[in-house]
Order: sequence, then C-alpha cells, then structure tokens
Amino acid sequence: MPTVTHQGRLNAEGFRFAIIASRWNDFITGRLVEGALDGLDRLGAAEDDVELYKVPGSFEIPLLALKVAESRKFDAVICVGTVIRGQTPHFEYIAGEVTKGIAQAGMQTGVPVIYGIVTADTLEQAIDRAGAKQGNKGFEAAMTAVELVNLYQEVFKKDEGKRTRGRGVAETRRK
Ligand code: INI
Repeated sequence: MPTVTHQGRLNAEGFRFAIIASRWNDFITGRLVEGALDGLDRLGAAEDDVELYKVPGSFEIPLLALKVAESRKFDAVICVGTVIRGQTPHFEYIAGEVTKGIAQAGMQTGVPVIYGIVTADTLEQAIDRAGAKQGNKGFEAAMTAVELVNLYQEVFKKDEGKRTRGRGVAETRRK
C-alpha cells in the first residue's frame, strides 16, 4: 500500500485545451468532438480556453498534435477521430500510425496528448463508442486530459510557482 498517492482532480478551470479532430467519418467524429466539448464544459473549462483544429483524416492528426503541443499554448491536446476496419484495406496501417504518432507527440513534447480515436471493426461498433451504447470516447478523452493536467501541475509544476490562471488541485493523500 503506497503512503502517498498522487492523482489529478477533475477541474478544468484555468487550463487550456486543444481538440484535434479529423473530418473523415464526420457523423461519428462530430459526436466525439461534442463529447469532448461537453466534458470540458462540465468540468469548468472556459470557452475561450478551448480551441478546435480540424484535419482531413486521422492520419493527419499526429503531426498537427505535435505542432500544437510544441506551441506550448495548451496544457493538453485531445485527439479525436474514427477509423473503421470495414472501410479500408489499410486500416491496420492508418490505425497503427495514428496510435504511434499520438503517443510520440506526447513523449516528444512532455505535453499530455490524449488518444480519443475510435478504431472499430464496423460502423455499428463505431457508433456505439461515440455516445450510443459504450459511452463517448471524446468525453472520456476530455476527462483524461483534465485529470492529467491537474496531476502534472501538482507533481511537476508546483515548485515553479503557481500559474496565474491555474490552480494546484491534485490531491496528495497520506495514510
Ligand atoms: N481516415 C480516417 O480518419 N478514418 C478512416 O476510416 C479512413 N479510411 O477508411 O481510409 C481514413 N482515411 C484517410 C486518411 O486518414 C488520410 O486522410 C489520407 O490517407 C490522406 O493522408
């Protein structure tokens, strides 16, 4: 049992977020964007602190995610897109590159870059993961982003002096 536990709270106030969304399968990805916006709004993000970037397909997401993260304008970058196996023979290539690229953007910049990509075998499965039966992956990605920005602020930034807009909100529990 650890004596100290660090975990981020779910408070988006004072943090800035970028959402990167692909237009491919827009009727599904659009719901992921709505889910992400709803999540950020519910957790207290200000409208002016959220910016949406659109790219043609999911394959284009990683490079933009990297550049947006490198700009240091945002505390976290949320990526949403939809790749469906039935629609393309190169599903594995696209899904693999997007997954790898999103991870790389985070590792290379130190900015949390969140994976909100639906990879599904069928259209029906994709719809289920965009708000129908299995939650909304965009909403979940927003929750993850908010938790992480709070965690990183608490653990790594508190000695740098508090940000004027942000708050030190991660919880440290001693047992
Ligand atoms: N892009 C997607 O986001 N989802 C898909 O299912 C998809 N399929 O099926 O091909 C897709 N292809 C486009 C790709 O992401 C690039 O935009 C394109 O190859 C140009 O680089």
